[in-house]
Amino acid sequence: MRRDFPWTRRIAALALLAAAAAWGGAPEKPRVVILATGGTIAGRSVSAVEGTYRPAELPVEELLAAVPEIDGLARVTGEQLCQVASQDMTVDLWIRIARRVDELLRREDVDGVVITHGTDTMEETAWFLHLTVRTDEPIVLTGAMRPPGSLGADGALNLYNAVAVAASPESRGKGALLVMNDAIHGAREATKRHTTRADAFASPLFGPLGTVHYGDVVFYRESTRRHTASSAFDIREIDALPEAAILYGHAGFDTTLIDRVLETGARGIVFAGTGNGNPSAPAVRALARASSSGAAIVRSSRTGAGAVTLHAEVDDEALGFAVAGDLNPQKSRILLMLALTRAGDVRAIQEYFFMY
Ligand code: DAS
Repeated sequence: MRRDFPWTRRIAALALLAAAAAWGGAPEKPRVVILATGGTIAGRSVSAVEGTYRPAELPVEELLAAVPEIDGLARVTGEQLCQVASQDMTVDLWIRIARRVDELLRREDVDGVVITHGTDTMEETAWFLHLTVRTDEPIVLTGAMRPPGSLGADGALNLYNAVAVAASPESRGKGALLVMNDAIHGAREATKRHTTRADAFASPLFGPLGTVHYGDVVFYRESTRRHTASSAFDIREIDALPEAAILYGHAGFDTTLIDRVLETGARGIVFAGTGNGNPSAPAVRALARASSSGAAIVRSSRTGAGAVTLHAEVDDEALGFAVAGDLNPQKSRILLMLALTRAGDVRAIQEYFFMY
């Protein structure tokens, strides 16, 4: 039986069609590119309950296929940038990743980048990107503490949440971010604090920047230091980095290590001192000699939290040392290497540690 639409409904239908046409239809979803680099998130398990696995085996296509739900968040494409366990990351790989991120985020049709990465050095790659990619667009790193196929595997939800953060306009201008275990960490503070647990990542001093719960992104704060678009460093001008080494302080530290490190050609040393960044008295003397011979010396701390302060037990000014503030040793090394591309004087280097 043919049912004639009463004229009122025809007018309403026409009005809806006109509104949709004027509005241009539903807004397009953001475009997010996923750069895969390896790690546990791409690992292949031996069994669901053994914790034994081979990292960096699954290709990006399999990572995306395992989380079809991300298509509800963004228009996603994937690229395999490298395939390594992140303990094998190198400066050259950092530069390669940063250059690709920079290229992608300069494109009008890309709104954010997610990098799947091993967790061991994720904080280092994130910090390097935070300092060298001149963009306001979201750069989000994520990974997994348990491999696919393991009971309680966390990679799929971490990837889903990372795409949600990369697709969120709230993430713009916050620098490189790390999404793990429902937390959004800033690249400056995030660090891996546990060998195996799903909540291995923390931001010890100030906590995460926000949370992401099944794709629901909420930010509570942001960093006040310079980064990304406001950074003095630009990956387009960086082809290599001068080497800086990290020496770990402890009772009875062997000061000959300082001379041996400098014989390798390192131009700087980050000393992970005890407590408030304290080297032993013999180590202070050896580091002062290294400083006077032109090496850049930065005092950091092995404690894992808190800022190393100037002139507490060490006369930094007289000895030619800089302090790392609250940057951990591995991040201090990265900032020192970048600073050495622009400055040699320890006081100028100290300013970088006050600004970033
Ligand atoms: N070895 C670890 C790495 O690739 C595995 C991981 O946790 O991602 O960093």
